[in-house]
Amino acid sequence: MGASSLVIGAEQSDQIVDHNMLMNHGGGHLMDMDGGMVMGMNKDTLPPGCPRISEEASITVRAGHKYTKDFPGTMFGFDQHEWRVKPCSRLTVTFINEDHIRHQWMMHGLPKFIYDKGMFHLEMTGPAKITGTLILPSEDKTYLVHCDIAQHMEKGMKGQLIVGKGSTPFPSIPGLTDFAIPDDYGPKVTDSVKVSLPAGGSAGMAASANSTKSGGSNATFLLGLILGGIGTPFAITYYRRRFDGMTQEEVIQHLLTSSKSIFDKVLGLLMTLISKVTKK
Ligand SMILES: [Cu+2]
Repeated sequence: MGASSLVIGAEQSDQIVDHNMLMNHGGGHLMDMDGGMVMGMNKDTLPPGCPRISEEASITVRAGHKYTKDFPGTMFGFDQHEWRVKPCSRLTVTFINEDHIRHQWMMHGLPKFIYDKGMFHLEMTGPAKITGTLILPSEDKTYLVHCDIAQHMEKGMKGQLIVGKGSTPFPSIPGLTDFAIPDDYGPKVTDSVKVSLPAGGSAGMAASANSTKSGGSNATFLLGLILGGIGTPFAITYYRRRFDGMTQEEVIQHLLTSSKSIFDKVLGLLMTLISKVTKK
């Protein structure tokens, strides 16, 4: 009995509340007492270059954590990330927030003399639904759409609305475009050298390694010298044993496939050596 009423309660709490009784505060800004908000509502004002409405368009956008499952590393999501409309079209956006937190569908880059701050914006705390309308300008342009609540865009709540042929696409839109700055977790040779050094190291090695900040080429040259000096006798012995009995072709094939891992091993050896020398 108690359990079943809990389940019913949970179902009710996920029901979408329609925010359709908004107060008009003027200038296309509508709000209700529950935090539902539309900014930039415009059903009538034609942007310059639009003699008439070219098309009545409507889209429904859903927002929720569940829409992130196809995009590793994201936390907040829209169910679609790109929308296409004609220039001068009148677009009605129905935004359904399925999470129990606040979300937005916010467009930027509209002409500021029609849209305050160049924005069209739908917002509410979910689960909830809200609808707004705007008329798009006559230019081919791609507009950023996002949720501006802290970290929601960075964690996946990002899309683009393409008017006509569009313009430059935006980076890091889930499933559509690459990151502007790709993640890089690769090893940094200069960093590991710096970390292993004592503060203000007086050894010649330390001084040279420290110089990677200002003169990277000096340190690289030094590394090359050490690598050559230490590595060559070892390498000669190693390969003499290793290639004993192999044909010339087999040797070349082997070198091509294993050169990368050998380079990594030698570099690792060198790093260990440097840290031992400078730790005294
Ligand atoms: Cu959000």
